[in-house]
Amino acid sequence: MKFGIGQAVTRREDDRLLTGQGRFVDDLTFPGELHLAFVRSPHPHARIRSIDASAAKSIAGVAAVFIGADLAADGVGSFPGNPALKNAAGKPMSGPPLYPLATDTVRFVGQPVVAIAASTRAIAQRAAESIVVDYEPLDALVTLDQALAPNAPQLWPDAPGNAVAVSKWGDAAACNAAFARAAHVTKLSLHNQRLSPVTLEPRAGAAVFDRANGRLTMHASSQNPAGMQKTLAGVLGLAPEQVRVLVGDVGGGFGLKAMTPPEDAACAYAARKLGRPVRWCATRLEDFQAAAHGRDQHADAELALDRDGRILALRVRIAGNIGAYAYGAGAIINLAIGPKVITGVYHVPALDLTAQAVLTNTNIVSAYRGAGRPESIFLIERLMDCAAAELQIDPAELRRRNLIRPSHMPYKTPMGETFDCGDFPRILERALAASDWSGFEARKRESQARGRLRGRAVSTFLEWTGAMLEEAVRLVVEADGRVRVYTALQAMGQGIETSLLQVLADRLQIDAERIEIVQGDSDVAQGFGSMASRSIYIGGSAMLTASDKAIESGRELAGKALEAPVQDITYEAGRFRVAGTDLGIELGELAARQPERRIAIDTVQKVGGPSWPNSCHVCEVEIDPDTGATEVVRYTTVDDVGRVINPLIVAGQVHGGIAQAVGQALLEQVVYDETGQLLTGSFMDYCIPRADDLPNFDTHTDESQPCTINPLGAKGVGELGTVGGTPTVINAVLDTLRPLGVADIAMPATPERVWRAIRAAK
Ligand code: SMO
Repeated sequence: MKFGIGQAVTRREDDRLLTGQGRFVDDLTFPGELHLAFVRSPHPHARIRSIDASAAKSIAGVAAVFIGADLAADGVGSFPGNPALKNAAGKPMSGPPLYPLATDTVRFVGQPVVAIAASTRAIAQRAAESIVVDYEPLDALVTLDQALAPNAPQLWPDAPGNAVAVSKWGDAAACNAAFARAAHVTKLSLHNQRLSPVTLEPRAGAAVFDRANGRLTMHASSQNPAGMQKTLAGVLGLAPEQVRVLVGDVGGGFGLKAMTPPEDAACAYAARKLGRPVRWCATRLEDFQAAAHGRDQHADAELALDRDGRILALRVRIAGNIGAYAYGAGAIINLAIGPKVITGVYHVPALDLTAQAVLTNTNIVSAYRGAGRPESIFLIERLMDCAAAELQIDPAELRRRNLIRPSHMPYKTPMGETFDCGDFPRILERALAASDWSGFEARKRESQARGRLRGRAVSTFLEWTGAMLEEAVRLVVEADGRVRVYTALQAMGQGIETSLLQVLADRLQIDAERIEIVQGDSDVAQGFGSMASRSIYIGGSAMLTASDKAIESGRELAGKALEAPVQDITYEAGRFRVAGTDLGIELGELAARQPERRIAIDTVQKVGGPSWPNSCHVCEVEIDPDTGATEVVRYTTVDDVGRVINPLIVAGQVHGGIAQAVGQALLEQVVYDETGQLLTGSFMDYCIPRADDLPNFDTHTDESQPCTINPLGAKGVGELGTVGGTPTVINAVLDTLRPLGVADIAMPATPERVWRAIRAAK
């Protein structure tokens, strides 16, 4: 089978994408279209006194100027929050209502306030610059420290102490008792800095409203077309059937494009109001300001261990800065998703965890590759290395002593999560061998001979995948023998089309050229989209089940067509056959004989729970003590992603994940100054990794533990590299610097920070 499960085939979508034939939102044009530009808040927190748009309205080519009050007058509502979370008083989480355009108050720099529709982008932009907004500045809270200070102004009535939501887990009494008898306690205060997802294609949208039938079509750059359909309908006061979301190619999602941007809703509103196509596309500055940020979490953590380095208990206090609105996944990331993996791959007998989601006057925080798991794994892996150094136990050995064993599977964590399978000790030993862990001293001497310091680290970890435990798929065998499969999963550059095709081609035993995956259209497929590494393990399983059902139902139809009992019908390579005879019928021929001239199979694939991709990373770094520059020189992983559908795509996903992890560890940070102004508004200020910041990665997969809770056996891979890469790089930096007396370093560990840490330790 070529193009089957497990084959290292190149991505079918790449020919098109690499030869400039991709179709992104901003490539579309519509007759009579208008371009939307936004006036954005220059203040982190202010009341809007008045807006003077008279000059803008008189500019030739300006079709309309909209402010928040216009949208409110037309019944446009606010974006949904998440009432499942609770505040400290036990009330459902609520925060300031977020509207497509601010109404009376702005709450972060870059928030959209006015939208201008004009015949060209340049005219819309010029008109935006002529608009005068009179603001009354209010006290702004920028950092977690400011928002959590005892006398801080309260940003929202139902957010006591500025916490919109609070959660607690574990058993505090058992944890206290374990700490009381501990031989050793390791304490760390950690900050996961704020990041920008930085998609190559910025956020963009184009809306077309058909007055004849009252339907809105939104062309979007989205990971979740069916989700966007419902959000837009809710905000605009339309029925979901009145909204169609169409997605073409998506130039990177990284979690950001799982949400519906307020600007898209403003765009859709303008198209409906004006009865003309309206489009917008963010500039890079607009995305740095207002495309939801990721991370920004503070944690105080304590790990109790016995004399032999066995973990007794973990105590954690988390505060997540979720920005100005409780929209997006910020609160869920800190209070629900991250905590699922807070104890990592270790047996932790007692846990005491408290997490709160905190409002500030900064851009909204939402999903960014990993969404909570990177923060939690950073915490536990930093604690493990710190404990190893303090107890003078080899960091690999300390992990070995604490890993959950395969014989303990299924294993229930103190968070109440169940790991279905995993052989963490095997993954660790394989990675140590592949990375030549025992040959490190020779490499270190060689580095020293060149005036470089060398250090290393190992991380063992896992991630959770499982947002929405089902996905629907429609498989249609056409009369010409082609197979069309309709799905709400969404390609965003990760190669999901090829991976899904491999599952289908494998099960249907037909040439992948005969199969087409139809995605990006909320009219033809409903589901939960691509996020949280869920696409292959749930959606891929749906493809497998749909294929099997198509063959099953085809056997019955073939039995009728060939006048043979169904148990005599066999299927092979696109052909049904009566066993032991020459009698047979092709898939397409069989479809042509049906009343609708096709065979359609609808499947809702449910999976038995979340899955737990896991991995071991080993990283070696070299530091130049004169400049503080860190170079990642060796990087090895062994990844258990369950059954591998395409080894090339798995490797590519791990590579990209590590690149973003190195970005967080060494390079990237969104910076607001103390007044709440954004200082990182361009690539001159916000440093993303480039190929020459990275070594060749040596990645391996381990398929010894296929996932048990879905028929495909896959676990997911999209976020795995990001989840464990950041602590591995930082622990390697600290391993390098610890002999000089440096015990901790803030992220990103820039050359300046490393150089200062070395100087301060002297
Ligand atoms: S950032 Mo992910 O879609 O959990």
